[in-house]
Amino acid sequence: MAEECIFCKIINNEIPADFVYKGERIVAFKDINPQAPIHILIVPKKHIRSINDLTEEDAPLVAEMIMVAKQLAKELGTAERGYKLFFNVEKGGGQLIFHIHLHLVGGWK
Ligand code: DGP
Repeated sequence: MAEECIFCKIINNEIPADFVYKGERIVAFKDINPQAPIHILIVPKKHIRSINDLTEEDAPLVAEMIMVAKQLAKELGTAERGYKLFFNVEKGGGQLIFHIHLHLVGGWK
């Protein structure tokens, strides 16, 4: 856990979040500032700053994040309609929280 990391605090239940998934290595919760009817953040428990900081050993974790996103899209009813998955990377890429997370946005009519 990284001190002063909001997402580490959410993972450790120090601050609340609306969780939609809790697994051994990954959690997912609703974005506090949704950009779409469905906006979920898929977050590994391991504190990794951004995509730039991934190592080879993190590859299975990233694959699992995508599989969790796929499962959640289905459970939340947006799989057939379609959705977007994306990572913002560093400040210039729009990253605000420096604990890696995958955005799942969808649910449009
Ligand atoms: P990014 O720009 O990729 O770093 O996305 C960060 C997202 O995190 C942004 O859409 C808003 C969301 N967010 C920031 N703080 C909190 C929080 O305390 N709780 C929740 N649920 N989401 C947060």
